[in-house]
Amino acid sequence: MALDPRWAEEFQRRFDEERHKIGRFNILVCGKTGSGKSTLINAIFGADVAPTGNGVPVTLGTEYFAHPRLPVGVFDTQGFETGEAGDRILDRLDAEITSRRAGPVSEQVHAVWYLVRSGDRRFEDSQAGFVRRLAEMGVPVLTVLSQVPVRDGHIHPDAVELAAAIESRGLPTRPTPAPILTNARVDPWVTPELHGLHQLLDATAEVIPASVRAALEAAQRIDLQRKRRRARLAIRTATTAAAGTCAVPLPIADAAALFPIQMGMLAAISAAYGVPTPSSRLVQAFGSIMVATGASTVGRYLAGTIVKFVPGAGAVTGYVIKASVASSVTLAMGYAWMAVNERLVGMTEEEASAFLSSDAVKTAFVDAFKSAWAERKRLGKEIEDQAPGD
Ligand SMILES: Nc1nc2c(ncn2[C@@H]2O[C@H](COP(=O)(O)OP(=O)(O)OP(=O)(O)O)[C@@H](O)[C@H]2O)c(=O)[nH]1
Ligand SMILES: [Mg+2]
Repeated sequence: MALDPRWAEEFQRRFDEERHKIGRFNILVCGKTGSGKSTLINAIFGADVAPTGNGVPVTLGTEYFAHPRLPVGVFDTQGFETGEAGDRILDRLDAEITSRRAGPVSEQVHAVWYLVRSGDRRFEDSQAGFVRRLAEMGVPVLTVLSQVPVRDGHIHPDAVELAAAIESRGLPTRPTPAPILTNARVDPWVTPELHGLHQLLDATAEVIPASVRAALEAAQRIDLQRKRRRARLAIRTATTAAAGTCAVPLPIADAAALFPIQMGMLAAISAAYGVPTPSSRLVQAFGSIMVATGASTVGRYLAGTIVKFVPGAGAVTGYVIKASVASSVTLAMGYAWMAVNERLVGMTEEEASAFLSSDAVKTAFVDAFKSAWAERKRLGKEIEDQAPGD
């Protein structure tokens, strides 16, 4: 049994719409060869964001990778050195940034990460000059000290010294002249702990335009809280709309009025999580969940909103849906879909594919629906208290 194709189309349409609203966050990464640009990008956005050798050449030594399903684009410069060649690269980058500024926000360059490898132990005048010129281009520049060894909470003294040397130059970097110390790859001998990635994400979110913050939050893979916050906003909007629709108790037969609201919410949640799964697979999984849960498992609460649209699942008559029930069902659906999306975010493409085509996705949804339903009072308060933000 499949979901009514009208609803599949509606989900697809709403998902595309939500992704369009989120737009795209574009980051330019600069630094010497081997400073760790590609490694850092992949640590924050996921393993396949900066693959080698299949980007679109932008300028000599710079490639643009626009992820096909995540709202992120990376200008990955291939380890240029500063100096003579650096000047020419800067001229080209300047031209690129300037011409993009005339276009849509989702194609502009929103921030620069300038990497200095901590093992290099020095920061040259030419590097400082490079950073200054980048900053003059009107894009926020963040300096990153990469591959910083930290053991038992202690930063390697050489890295501390280098960070202080960079800070003392008083460069126009954001949010402060001090570099952000990171390690993006676990190496048991040199850099046994990942660190600084959240700090870099927070600093970046702080300095970029508010209009691309949702894209950064959806695209990054390291901070689920940011995704949850956006998802809860979508749930709040939908529960309010659902309650409004049932302000006068709605006959079950008219429950169709609720479904588009819930559908839009689910699409917004998937967009906020930045689920890298092809949307056709999501629609499919959603369909099978609706069919399964509408029929029996979650029972009447969900059936009230869904059963009507699932061919062959039977009819529920003689009930009305009150505002409180409509908003609670919507709330529980939202949290259940969050649980599914949260699983997907951490999966490889193969894992996601197996998960979505098995009963595991239904089980994940139904279990989360049941616990959300049981906790609807607390969760209702949680979304009420959710600050709207940007
Ligand atoms: N331990 C550790 N190794 C790192 C880190 N970042 C990069 N590396 C290693 O350093 C080497 C270079 O990293 P890349 O990410 O390819 O550096 P890049 O700046 O992209 O280099 P180019 O593309 O040549 O300009 C690789 O062997 C990485 O595994 C880090 O944070 N910690
Ligand atoms: Mg690279």
